[in-house]
Amino acid sequence: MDNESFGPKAKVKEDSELSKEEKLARVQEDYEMFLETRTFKFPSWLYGPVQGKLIKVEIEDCPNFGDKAFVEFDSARTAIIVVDMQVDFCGKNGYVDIMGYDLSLTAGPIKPIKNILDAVRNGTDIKVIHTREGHMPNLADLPYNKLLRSKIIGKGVGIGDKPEGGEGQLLVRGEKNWNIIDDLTPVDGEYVIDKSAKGAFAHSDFGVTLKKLGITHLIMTGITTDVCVHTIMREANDIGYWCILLKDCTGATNQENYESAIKQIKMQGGVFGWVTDSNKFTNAIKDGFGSE
Ligand code: C5J
Repeated sequence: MDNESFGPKAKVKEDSELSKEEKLARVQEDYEMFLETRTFKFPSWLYGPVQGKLIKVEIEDCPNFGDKAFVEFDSARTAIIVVDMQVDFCGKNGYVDIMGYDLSLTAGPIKPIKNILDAVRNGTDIKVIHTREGHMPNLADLPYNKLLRSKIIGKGVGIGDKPEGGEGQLLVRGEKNWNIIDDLTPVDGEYVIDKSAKGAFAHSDFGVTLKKLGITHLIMTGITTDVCVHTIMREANDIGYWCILLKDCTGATNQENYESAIKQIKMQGGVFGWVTDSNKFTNAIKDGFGSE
């Protein structure tokens, strides 16, 4: 992994650089450590020494429902991912509103996300990466299947159309409704990634940004839980990132889908990562950085 430019300087090994014998020996050690401590220790043997603060957060229902465990991460190698907190997904006359869904579900996570951003912006070295879903004004990057379905569910008002009373064309880059909502506007030093898909690794700078920053752990927030948040988390997990979802910092267009999306993550001992909440996360940050 090339992290010379602006990430931590220690060498990060790729999984493919490890021999089978080394992997199996390391996993035996980390397994025994987990049994003793219920903690997924930060693997310094893999990523190099901790560069920021070592933070330890409690996670829920791991490895089985009803169990409690902990995850350690290096603040300098961790990014909060704020997925698609745009007017189009949680504001009046945006894409989700026009489809007829209950906006209180997708707007619900705004306050908890604001709280965790306040906590990390207050003197930590945790990175913040916002994503925005949207299409080029000429719709060249809009797959026709997505366009047609949006037209049907929006009863004639789909992606690229301006709804009555709306601020601009739905899900089109540069339109007011495509902007991140005012409460969560990115601040200097944060990253904003534009993506045309539900996932973030294809057709965007997301993957290269994580690599350049030397990120190993992702704190997942944003909307919607069952679509873009899940897709990005699944993609990231497959590549080897350790993902932790803050369950009150996310919402879906339907409550059952939200609950099911959370449960799906917890299956198989954490099939795409882990789940915790904003309080546990901010307390962990305060403990790690020793603030008031
Ligand atoms: C959707 C998203 N739901 N950000 N996008 O279409 O989850």
